Amino acid sequence: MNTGANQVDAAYRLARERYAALGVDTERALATLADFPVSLHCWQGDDVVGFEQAGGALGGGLAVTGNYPGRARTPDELRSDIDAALAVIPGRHRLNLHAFYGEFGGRTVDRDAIEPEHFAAWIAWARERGVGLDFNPTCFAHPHAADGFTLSHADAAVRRFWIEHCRRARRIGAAFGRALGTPCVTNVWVPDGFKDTPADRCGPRQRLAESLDDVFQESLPPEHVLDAVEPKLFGIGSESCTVGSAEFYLGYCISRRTLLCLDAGHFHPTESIADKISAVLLWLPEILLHVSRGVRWDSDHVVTFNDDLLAIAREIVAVGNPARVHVGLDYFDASINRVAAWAIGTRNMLRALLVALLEPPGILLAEREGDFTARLALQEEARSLPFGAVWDWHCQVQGVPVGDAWLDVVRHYERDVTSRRT
Ligand code: RNT
Ligand code: ZN
Repeated sequence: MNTGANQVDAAYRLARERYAALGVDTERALATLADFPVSLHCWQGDDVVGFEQAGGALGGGLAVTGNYPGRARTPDELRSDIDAALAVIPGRHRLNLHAFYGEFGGRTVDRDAIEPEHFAAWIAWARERGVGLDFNPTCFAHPHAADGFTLSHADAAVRRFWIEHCRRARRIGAAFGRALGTPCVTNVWVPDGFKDTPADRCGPRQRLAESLDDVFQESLPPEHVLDAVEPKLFGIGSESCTVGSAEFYLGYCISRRTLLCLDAGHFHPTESIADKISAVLLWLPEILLHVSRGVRWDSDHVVTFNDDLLAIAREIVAVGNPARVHVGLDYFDASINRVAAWAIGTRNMLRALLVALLEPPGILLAEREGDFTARLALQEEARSLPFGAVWDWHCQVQGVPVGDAWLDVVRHYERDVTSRRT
């Protein structure tokens, strides 16, 4: 259904007054939202397959389920699909690439030989659109990661291979940052862990710390590249011990001044990363978020507009300085239209940020006055404030479809493009 422009207008004017009465400036909230970049993860578009010649099994405890038709098989297809998603998302955003999405011209280029030139087409694409790039070394889906260990491997030769890969990834990140004039957040996640109870948890952790120090040894300008590392609770095949656990990386980040990446699916299911944001930002200048949705485990479902997401968004806003929290998405659903999966998750992230930016100041005031009754009452009343009207207005002003009209746009693209891929 198409919502008429006049209707959107009228609804927004009423909403603006309603919020103004509560001391909320909707225009200011929208100006902040319009400038807030979300990093779209390229791997939603092709089920985390990448473009290497010898594309191996995913591994690393990651699992993509579903066989919806239309997976992007080439860099051009992936770029075209990302364009299709960006066309229905308000604002200007970023793209998060993995190392195995390089363009190797039909040659076999192993991970320890990747160069910025393999990403020239991505840089050109990003520059044309004014989009920033983020990056990740790919320490899985490779024969040297087949036994589940990479940077903490017992074999020094295997460690050296992955150290070289990660070093090159940082240089590629720096090349992105230099070319595009915006720092590239380069995030190291390794799958290393034990399926069953290890006899030695110390050794692998010491090796991981040493390998990371080797990776980060080369000093690169922070205006080009920002280093992040990502802990995890467990993965498929590493249920008993993850070498790079939360405590391991929190300590590492604080002592080495790298960014910590908090992935919403990487903690015990009753833990929320929302509560961790303010805690870790006391000790670290900046963090990276991987916004995801675990269902019973780190299942990487499409991000929905639920309480977890709202809590994350409100904590991001509460930090008061958006530059300290880099927001990326991390999920992979192959059971639905992949362009729609990006659109749904990113629009939800932005909508949740909008709700956070529109939070009535009376809630905080009540808490400061020790009136927890009023705080709860106002929090619950705020849930039904007309943020939808503000969101629709934002979409209209930003020139993207209002309401569910974006789905028709994606359906057209599916009919004309993705459904023709065999
Ligand atoms: C894995 C981590 C990691 C990956 C991507 C593909 O559990 O979340 O961030 O999902 O790098
Ligand atoms: Zn992640």
